[in-house]
Amino acid sequence: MGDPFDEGYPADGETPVHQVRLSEFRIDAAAVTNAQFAAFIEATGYRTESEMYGSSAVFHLAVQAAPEYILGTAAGTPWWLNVRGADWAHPAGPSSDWRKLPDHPVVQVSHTDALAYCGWAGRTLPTEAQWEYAARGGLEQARYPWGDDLHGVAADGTKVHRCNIWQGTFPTLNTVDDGFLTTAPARSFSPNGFGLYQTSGNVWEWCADWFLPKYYKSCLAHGIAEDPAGPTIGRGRVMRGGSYLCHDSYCNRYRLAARSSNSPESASGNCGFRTVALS
Ligand SMILES: [Ca+2]
Ligand SMILES: [Ca+2]
Repeated sequence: MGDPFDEGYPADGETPVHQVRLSEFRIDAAAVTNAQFAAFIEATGYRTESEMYGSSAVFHLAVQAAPEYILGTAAGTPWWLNVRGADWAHPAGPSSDWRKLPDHPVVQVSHTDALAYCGWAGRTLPTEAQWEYAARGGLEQARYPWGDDLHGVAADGTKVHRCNIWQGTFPTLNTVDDGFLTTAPARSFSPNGFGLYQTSGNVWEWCADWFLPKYYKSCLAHGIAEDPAGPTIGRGRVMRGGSYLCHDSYCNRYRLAARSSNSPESASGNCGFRTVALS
């Protein structure tokens, strides 16, 4: 576990590389889809945090809302607009509709919302260690779920995209070479060696753990970590895998070892989750 290339952002704490031993577990092949999340809402009447706040974060080029629904931008990240009426069912704003994207990953869900879904489905979120093990698909110390090179090469010499990230100049020009400006269906692009789709790119995925950059150091200090479940405190919950907004120039966190976090009540148009069985 961890980054053997030492090419992450130092503050993310992707090193040191360390050994982890995990008990057997079963994890979803793909992120939870809009159709799956809709079944949960239908069965329970659950209201997500974005619905209670009345707004959520949408990438500026993706917004589907009249101008009066745009409440403002996020400080330091002006490409995120706070859009009134954006929620899981209207992931790009009130003029968008999940029914047009039933097989896409659900987004605009907080960590709290993800846990609520898990409780209903009789499942839970993966630990960060489970997520990374599963995402690696059996390749040891690779950069990506398919190997070390970002792109493949087709027989005719053209570039083959392996995941849904950003091409062009972030955040203003996306050439959409990989076919998707925002989310792609949860089961698109080739799965990894364990059959998992889109661990790199598409949407960030919530994990169970609190995020603490120095956690790997403490794991290493205790020898082989057995089923590590993260620190007991942290500033946010772990997110892994990067999203359709990642680009080498701005956020190279579509690498397997990359780590990030967000506060548990936060939701955005580029973060979803997959689940693991309880035992
Ligand atoms: Ca893309
Ligand atoms: Ca992903």
